[in-house]
Amino acid sequence: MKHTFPWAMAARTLFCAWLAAIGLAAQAHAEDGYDLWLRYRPLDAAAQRTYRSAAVELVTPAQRSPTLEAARQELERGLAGMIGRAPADAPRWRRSGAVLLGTPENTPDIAALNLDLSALGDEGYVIRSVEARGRRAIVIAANTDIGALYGAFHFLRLMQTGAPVAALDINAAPRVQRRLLNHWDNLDGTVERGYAGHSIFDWHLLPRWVDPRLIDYARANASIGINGAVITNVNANAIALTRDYLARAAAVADALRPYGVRIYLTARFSAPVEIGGLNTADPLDPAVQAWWRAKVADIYQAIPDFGGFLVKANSEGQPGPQDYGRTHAEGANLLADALAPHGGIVMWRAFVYSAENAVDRTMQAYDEFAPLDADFRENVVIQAKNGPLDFQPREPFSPLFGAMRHTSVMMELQITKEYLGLATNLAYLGTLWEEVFDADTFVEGEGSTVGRIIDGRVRPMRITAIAGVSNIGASRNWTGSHFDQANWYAFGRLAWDHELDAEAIARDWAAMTFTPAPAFVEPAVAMMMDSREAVVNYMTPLGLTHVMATGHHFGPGPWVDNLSRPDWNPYYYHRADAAHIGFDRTASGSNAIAQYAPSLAARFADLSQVDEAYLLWFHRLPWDYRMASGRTLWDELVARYTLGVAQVRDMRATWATLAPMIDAERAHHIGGFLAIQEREAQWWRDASIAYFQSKSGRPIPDGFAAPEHPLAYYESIQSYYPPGWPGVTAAPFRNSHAIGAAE
Ligand code: BDP
Repeated sequence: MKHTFPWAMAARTLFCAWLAAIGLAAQAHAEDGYDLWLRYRPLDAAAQRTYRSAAVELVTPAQRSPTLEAARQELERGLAGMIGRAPADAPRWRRSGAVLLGTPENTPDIAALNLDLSALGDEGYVIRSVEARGRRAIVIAANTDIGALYGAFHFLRLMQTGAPVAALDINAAPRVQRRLLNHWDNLDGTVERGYAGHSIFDWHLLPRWVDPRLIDYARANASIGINGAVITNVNANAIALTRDYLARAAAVADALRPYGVRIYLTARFSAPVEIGGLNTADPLDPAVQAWWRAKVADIYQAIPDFGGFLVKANSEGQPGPQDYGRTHAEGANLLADALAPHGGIVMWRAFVYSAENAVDRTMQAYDEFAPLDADFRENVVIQAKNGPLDFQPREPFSPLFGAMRHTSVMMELQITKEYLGLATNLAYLGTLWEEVFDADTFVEGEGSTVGRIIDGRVRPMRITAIAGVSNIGASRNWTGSHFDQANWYAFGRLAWDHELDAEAIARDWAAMTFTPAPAFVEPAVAMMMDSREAVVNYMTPLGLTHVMATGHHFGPGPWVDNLSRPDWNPYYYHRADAAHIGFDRTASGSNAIAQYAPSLAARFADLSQVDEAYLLWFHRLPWDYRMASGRTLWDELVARYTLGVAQVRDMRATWATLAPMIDAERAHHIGGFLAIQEREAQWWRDASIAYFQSKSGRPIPDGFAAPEHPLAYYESIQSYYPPGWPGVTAAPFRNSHAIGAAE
């Protein structure tokens, strides 16, 4: 027998202690949120047994594309994490319990199954329990490798959420072709409206150093079906289109490509002047046209699968065709013609409102674009925000959906919570987006929902697309707050299939991100489902809108009425005075309702039919207007603000019971943020009630608390440096204090 020396034993003990320490460190490190919903932690014993026999062998072709290799690696990683071992790799199906992954073309065992994949298109997949020649298997098959990758992620999701895998028969295909993140990321690394730190795109180090984090970013996107990313801000910088920067963008494109994520860039309309040396950017000028053709050819040289341009033109000071007396269509077509030979598209934003202020800002996008319906090239799609104003906690849908018959229209959602309390306020946006997709436009009769318009079922559309303004940054947990990961997740799932249920998505996310234990998932999901309504209640109840503080939009500012443009002022939107509150958008006011289908417009106009959630969006009413609850409008407003705070308090109480069920690190972070949210909700409520009371002159109804401070206190609060908005550094000092400073 071999002798064991005491020093060897000591060394071994030390080694074990070291290993344990690493293990612990890895564990602690691993639960900082970095892994998102792709944690693949060990399942409970029973689930492990079930899945172990279902996945003993992984059948993939020996020659794998980078995409199929990514899918194989993901399955390996997931299975190793969840059931403790990776299945053996086998080029052919030899044993029961095999997982077959690939396409009929590259995997003979899949071809032999003769699956009908005809309805799946380029990105869909099937996941099916099959049996042949006496052997059981699960087949994940698609027409393309990217479809197989999506299928692999779906299969892993089933395991992560504890779904049975005995008799699988899943067919899935996206309803919308292009599912994009829009990064409002600047070349200097800052992120406009970003609350999760710096940009994940390090332009300074690119292309020499490609952060491996971009692979995890791509994995996360692929896991939810996101297939494109606009990696530069809509407030665009022409430098991004220089050869130097195109080489940097190409390195990002190379990293994302295996995961099916194509890149797009924002195009600054004045680029021919700024970086091209021309003295005009007039879209009808042949030299300008030639410049864009050459520029686009350069781009495709560097990035062969480049998706196209996103353009913000003649909006909030950005250059555009109107600078030369040309229309949006002439501007968009200039770029479309340059892109067309390469298969690229132009996403032309409808977020425009002219400096010469019209009656009602919410009408401007429609007024501007509807008359141009026949004028756009086939590879142009108009990108409209979900509501006619600007990513508010609640807006009716934009009347542009359904207004165009010949032009493709896509939807832009905001995942980052610019107007919903930044990253610290928990608001699950799945419910907001579901509300938009399910809204009926009635443009082709009942059932013409916004979702069915966007996916081209109400009227055929050449390009179908959904974009979400990203909430991703370099913070360790990607989104600044753990619960904001749910919004990235829900965006991807809904962009893939807007008919999915926001609650089911929340359930998947919570199970994957924390634990599948129902004792955790059910209350966590209930909390998520109420969370956006809570924000609406404490910020913008009953159809109020755009009442946030100036510039950074952090905190209340309903009193602001001195900004240079009337429609930048919160006052413009509520117009509260001693007698009334609200914006009349009926025929007696701006008549914005006329932009909707007549049957819907009639409903919005009719006080007995309009949903109270939109009441003050469409109507201007006396303070003692009688609400459905029997309360006066004033009393109801106070009640809603108060309810919002109570809802946040409930969320905190729920979280206190859930926190012990998960890791301490994330539990603590979430608890801390909820405490901030409660404080901010109270601030919103008290400031809003104090302000509106100064207009209505009415008493606080019985049973409700008066605001803690007088209005002047709230008006003087100045938040100097909230994230995401460099413009605020120029804000004037107003003899004021930051929130909390005086307490
Ligand atoms: C507004 C944001 C601003 C964006 C703009 C846009 O405050 O930062 O540039 O939207 O979408 O909501 O272009």
